[in-house]
Amino acid sequence: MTAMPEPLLITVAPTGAETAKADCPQLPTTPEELAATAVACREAGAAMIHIHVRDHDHQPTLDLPLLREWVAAVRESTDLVVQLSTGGSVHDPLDTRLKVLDAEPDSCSLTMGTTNFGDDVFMNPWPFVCELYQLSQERGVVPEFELFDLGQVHALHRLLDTFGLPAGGKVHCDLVMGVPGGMNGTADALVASVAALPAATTSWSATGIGRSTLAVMLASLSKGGHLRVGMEDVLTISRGVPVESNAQLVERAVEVARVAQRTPMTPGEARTLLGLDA
Ligand code: KMH
Ligand code: ZN
Repeated sequence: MTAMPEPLLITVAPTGAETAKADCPQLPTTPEELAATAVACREAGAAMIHIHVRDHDHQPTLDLPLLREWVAAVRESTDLVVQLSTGGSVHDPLDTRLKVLDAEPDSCSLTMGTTNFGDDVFMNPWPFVCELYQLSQERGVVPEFELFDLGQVHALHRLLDTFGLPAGGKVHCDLVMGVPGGMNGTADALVASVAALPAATTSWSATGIGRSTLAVMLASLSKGGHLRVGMEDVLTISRGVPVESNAQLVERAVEVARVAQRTPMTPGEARTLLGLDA
């Protein structure tokens, strides 16, 4: 008898910090647009949302009252697991990024090292990684370890060896692949990264930026991983065809997963997976 395939965690990353509203009017950049996106993505099969907040001019911000407003907008409209980005934009200072936890999300992203990010540098010095991790442990916020390259996978071993397990006792990783400056968005890179994950890892997802999105999705499903999708990571549904909505990307992930006999998990199941019901 073969084991039942594990239910699939789908995380939607609907906004990001890199795309301008003027270039992509369908990008959710207000609390109202985020709430509508959250509802549509929940209906389509997402269980967690990775949030980057925009200000009233649609610019990326880590302003605490706005973070709280966006978190509330999602919580009032859905039961999605709420993850706030602590990565922000490449321009956000480290001390401001630490304050993201004051908005009391369920989960926070935690990138395991500094990465060249296109023409910019996404700064994550080791002392900052340690401080953010310890803060997440103190506050009971479950981190999602963002891994942009293989070296960051090894940095995660060091972090867990030094400071122990996250709040909730589970270790959830997300391979962010295909960023110019990070690892390639290929099946080979995914297999190498998964093989190097710490033994304490309890779940992992993957996302491929831009044109690597489908290759990474298929590789993740075939290795038993979970998926992150959304307009933070990809803006075309096929070559030259703009994404209409985040829900469209979730629907495509559900359809591909159906072929792999993976059924989307509910937010309640995601809470168990992530240690949020501990
Ligand atoms: N916007 C990138 C510089 C995260 O959310 O933690 C960082 C990022 C990672 O998106
Ligand atoms: Zn992000």
